[in-house]
Amino acid sequence: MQITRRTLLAGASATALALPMGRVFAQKAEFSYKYANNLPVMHPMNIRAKEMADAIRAETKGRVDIQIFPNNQLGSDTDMLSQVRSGGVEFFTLSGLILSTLVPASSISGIGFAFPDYDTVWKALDGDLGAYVRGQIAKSGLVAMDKIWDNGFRQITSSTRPIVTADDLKGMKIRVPPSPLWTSMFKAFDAAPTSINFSEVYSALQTKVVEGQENPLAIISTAKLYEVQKYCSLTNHMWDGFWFLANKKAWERLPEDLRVIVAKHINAAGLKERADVAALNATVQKELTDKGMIFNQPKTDSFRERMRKGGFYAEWKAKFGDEAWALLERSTGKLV
Ligand code: X2X
Repeated sequence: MQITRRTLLAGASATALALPMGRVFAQKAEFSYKYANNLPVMHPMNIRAKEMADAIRAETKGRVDIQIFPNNQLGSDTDMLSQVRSGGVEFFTLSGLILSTLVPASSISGIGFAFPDYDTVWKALDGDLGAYVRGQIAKSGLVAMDKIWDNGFRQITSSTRPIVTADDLKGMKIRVPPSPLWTSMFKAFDAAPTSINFSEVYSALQTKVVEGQENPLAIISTAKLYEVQKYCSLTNHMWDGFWFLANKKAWERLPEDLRVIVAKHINAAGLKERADVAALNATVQKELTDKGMIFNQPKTDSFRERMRKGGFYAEWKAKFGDEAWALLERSTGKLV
């Protein structure tokens, strides 16, 4: 038989039917946990999470079974945050900026133009700054795994105009995720930011409730935002990552030996996801151009200037406090 992509896929789905995910092991799992997230199934987060769940099932001999609910299937980020707090879901990945509605310190990694590159990001988040934030998260009844997953450096898209300097953002109706830091930053640019959960972003752009939004290229591609946006300005205005969170009681219910296995695979999947996202963000521009997006590379001086003059850095330094700010600046250099 000649093996084509078609027969391969047919074979794969037949196997999937015979052995539904998670039912490969004869006995019922001792720990059946749910992991919810807001990203499309084709995003590296979900691809690596599936491998991770398979590896956990295999190494625990079926005792731990993690079912993945991608793409806001269980609700918006705001809904899923309540669910992981109550134990309705056991695991959830959330941007540190959105988590700041519960744990104020966790948005510090999203300060505008703080990180020049990925090396600086991982040095800080795998180092003292990350440890500090995880310590704060622990006080809230959630547990954060050691390795933060990548979302990426964020870029601004719009259906109306390219953003070349900060002036172009003036009055722009732009969607930002629900987080005080995001709103504050786009107010500093004189834009008109509206907080909208990611679950509503595509339709908000399609119906022109807002003109623009900002996200890393990997999301603009996998969530098909290029269908409803024309311009993409490579502002790299902030870095964003997802803390892999566990409900504390559910986490502690796992015996120590299982906890070690589960954490090992979650953190390993996170490192792979980081590499995938960086690769996607570096290569997907061509695909998006072919789909009709128009890119430009703005100079970022006017944006930084606006934030400095408007008191953005001073205001957030005061909110986070000297200890946290010093940890941030240890990696990034002086910001204020
Ligand atoms: O809501 C967004 O824009 C997203 C998908 O980037 C986050 O989860 C912060």
